[in-house]
Amino acid sequence: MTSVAGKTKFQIDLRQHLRDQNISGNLVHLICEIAEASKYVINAVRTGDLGVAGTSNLYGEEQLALDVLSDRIMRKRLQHSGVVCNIASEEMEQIFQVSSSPQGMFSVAYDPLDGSSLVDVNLAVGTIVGIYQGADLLQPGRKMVGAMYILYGPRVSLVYSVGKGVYEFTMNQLMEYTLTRENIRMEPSGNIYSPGGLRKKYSPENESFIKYLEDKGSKLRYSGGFVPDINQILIKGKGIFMYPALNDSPNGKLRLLFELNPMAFLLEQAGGLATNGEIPILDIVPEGVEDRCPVYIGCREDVEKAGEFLKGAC
Ligand code: AFP
Repeated sequence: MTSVAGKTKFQIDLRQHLRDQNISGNLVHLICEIAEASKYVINAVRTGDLGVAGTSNLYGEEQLALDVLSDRIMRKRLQHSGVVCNIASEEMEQIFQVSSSPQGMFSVAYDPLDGSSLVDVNLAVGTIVGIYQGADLLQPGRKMVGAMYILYGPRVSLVYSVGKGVYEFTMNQLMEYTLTRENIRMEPSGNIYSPGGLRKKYSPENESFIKYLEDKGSKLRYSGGFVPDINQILIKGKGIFMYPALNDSPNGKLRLLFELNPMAFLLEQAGGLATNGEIPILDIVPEGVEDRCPVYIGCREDVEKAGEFLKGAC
């Protein structure tokens, strides 16, 4: 167990850890503000209204009251942080400009409550965040300066990276985030697979890849929540999540800015890989905030193998 100034790693809180990472004070402040916002989001998840809001989001999907509330919690916190210029959210129709002077500021793309349709059956959900330097949100994900997610499960955990490895913090009884895992690393190949979408809409190549995974002994683990499904693969260090192109949706379902880029950043930092079947997710140049794309994300060799199946090389 590591020790910093006489404290075990289990007592190191998020702010103290971030200050030790040699990153800008503004970035420390921003990550801590998002962590603070998550405490209100988990309260909303635990006690809030489970009904619909009567509105729709950027994608024309019906919003739940919890989606709208979580979005307001996140937006307010970011808006008043003093270090954010632009905000894009899965729940907002347009980019929200907080400040027109990007000097020393950040732009943030987030999904405030991913998997919100699972709250009524009491499954885990999460918040996903990507952080960019300056005002431009339509940059390849590789330009992000930080990414994080907060998982609202039986415990609340926060996983982040600023390009210096991946760290997990867990909320304690005082609602503080304390360090629980450092420098999380993924195995080259794994034995868990999480396949999203309807299998009858998969291409023959994707079906063959699933058969390959099953033949090599991979177990199905799919909750329908992107954050818990990715968290399982990342923390166990083994496995692959895929949401491929479907017959009737060539770009799959998941959103590049709000879901895929932050997770791709985190898994690459842990030694894993994320592609759309051809190129790394982080190299895709977004055309609009609403972009979606197919994804294969997890252990490096498994993701590369998916690419080979899609090319017809297997
Ligand atoms: P909801 O927010 O509508 O519940 O969607 C969740 C999600 O975007 C992501 O969290 C899951 O991985 C994915 O959709 C599940 O989609 P399928 O039900 O089509 O597999």
